[in-house]
Amino acid sequence: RRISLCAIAAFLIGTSGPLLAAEQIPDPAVQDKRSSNGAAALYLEHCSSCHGVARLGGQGPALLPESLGRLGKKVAEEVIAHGRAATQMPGFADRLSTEQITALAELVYTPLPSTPNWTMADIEASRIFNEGGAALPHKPVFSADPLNLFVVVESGDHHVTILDGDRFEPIHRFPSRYALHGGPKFSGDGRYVFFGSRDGWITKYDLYNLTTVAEARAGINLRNIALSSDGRYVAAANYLPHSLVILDAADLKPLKVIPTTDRAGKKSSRVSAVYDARPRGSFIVALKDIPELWEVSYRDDAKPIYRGLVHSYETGMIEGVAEPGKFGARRIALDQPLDDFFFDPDYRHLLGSGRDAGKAVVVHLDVGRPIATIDIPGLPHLGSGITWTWQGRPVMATPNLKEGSLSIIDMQDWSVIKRIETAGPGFFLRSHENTPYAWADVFFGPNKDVMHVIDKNTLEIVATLRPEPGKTFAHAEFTRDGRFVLVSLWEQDGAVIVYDAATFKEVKRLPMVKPSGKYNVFNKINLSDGTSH
Ligand code: DHE
Repeated sequence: RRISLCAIAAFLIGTSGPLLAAEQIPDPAVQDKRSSNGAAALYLEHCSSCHGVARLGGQGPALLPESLGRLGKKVAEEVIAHGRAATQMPGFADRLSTEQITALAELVYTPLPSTPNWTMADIEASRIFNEGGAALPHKPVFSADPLNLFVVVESGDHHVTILDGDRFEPIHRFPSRYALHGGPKFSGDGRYVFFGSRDGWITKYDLYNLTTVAEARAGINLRNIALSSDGRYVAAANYLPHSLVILDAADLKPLKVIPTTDRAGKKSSRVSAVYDARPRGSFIVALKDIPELWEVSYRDDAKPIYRGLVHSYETGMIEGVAEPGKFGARRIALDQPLDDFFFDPDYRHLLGSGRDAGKAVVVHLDVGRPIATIDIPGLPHLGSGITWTWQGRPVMATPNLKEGSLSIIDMQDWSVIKRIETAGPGFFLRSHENTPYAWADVFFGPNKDVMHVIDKNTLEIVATLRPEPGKTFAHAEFTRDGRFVLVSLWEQDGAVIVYDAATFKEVKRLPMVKPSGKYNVFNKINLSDGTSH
């Protein structure tokens, strides 16, 4: 009997949905002549029916290095041998030899020989839309405050929990797509939340009615999504293929696929991330492989405007300088690619850091060029930056992915006010308008089990919490009133721990499966200074 390496299907919403158009793509990997150890044939026999002939995913997730990167080959071998709990992925140890399992793990970590394509037609073919969704009542089916809900991503078994932020009780738990990443994005009224998965799926979920209303696969490997502040468009940032995709936020119909190539059209780039710039009516796009950042307007009145002819150094040609119009890319030239961003509150300035970092670059978005650099050793994680007012001045704070420090930066003259030493490199940082404290995790190294509490006035660490020695403790988020903080015990048998934000005492512990991010509806839709958006 032929048994397939069946998909991780527990994450699927309802049924498996239509067969992906990826299946029509001639398979480069499986035909790969480098696979002389029989892995290609094994893959075809055991894996392809769920993970796609071309490894681009189907009922199960894509099996590409870009999708599996952080899993690691050893764990991949474990999963192939013994399956994955709480999913439909069975173990194969009883029918494949250790060598065959190793060969399969090698194969799924082999890059495809060429970048796969994913067209408007593919996106449209993947789309699942609940026609009845529009008729659902504009009223929550639960009694909890809809603006004080938390959306908690449980990455351990690919689920999402909707949590009542007053009683700290789960209202609903449902399977998500495989490996959600980046912050979910909320509609202005807090009714809908949009998720992006590393496998390219976008899910639109109705929080009032606790149901999925639309899904579409915008790419093969996706980084994050942004929702336009007018609520009309979703933008998806793809690593595979190299594209930015614009979709209709109502039903996730694809509107435009924008290939991300440089001005000369010669080199293409992965998209690191896309962000909504509310006051500008545009998406800001970070490109990983070319020294440009893009601004893509979604305003209806954005018309192409030619400002005369200038010489283009890239192409050597004379060309018009254009305001590119709606969904066109305004290119800002940089010295090096920047892939991690932070914006000041009016979205006039952007702070960006690149791979080699050691510094952050300040880009003036109106002028369209870098205007300053800030020396920050290590690798500042600007995406987790937060702001507050310190001694009458607006400041931002950023954790550092490579060293145990937080940098506090004056946003008027871009000087570094203070470097706060921490117990190790951190990932996330959170605060709230109603608290004098910021909560900064240590994510890497021997002290990954601690969370520092920092006084936003004295810029000193005032408490260090370590609830479970040895267990990763990270990612804080406040309730809408700022009185309580929820933090992840980031383990398979983990929990969300609720703290009193003033006394730092544990109030409640909710068991969860490797909870990663948690997002408060009110703080998100009001663009709280203390959280990411
Ligand atoms: Fe993330 C947000 C990039 C690895 C968990 N991460 C983001 C965002 C970016 C980003 C650009 C902001 C998107 C947004 O909110 O719309 N992340 C990267 C990387 O480049 C990096 C270092 C490498 C990679 O593999 O992509 C990376 N990220 C991770 C992880 O390993 C984490 C810890 C576990 C995971 O789930 O993959 C992780 N990233 C998160 C989370 C957020 C996030 C939970 C949302 C933070 C928030 O509170 O808004």
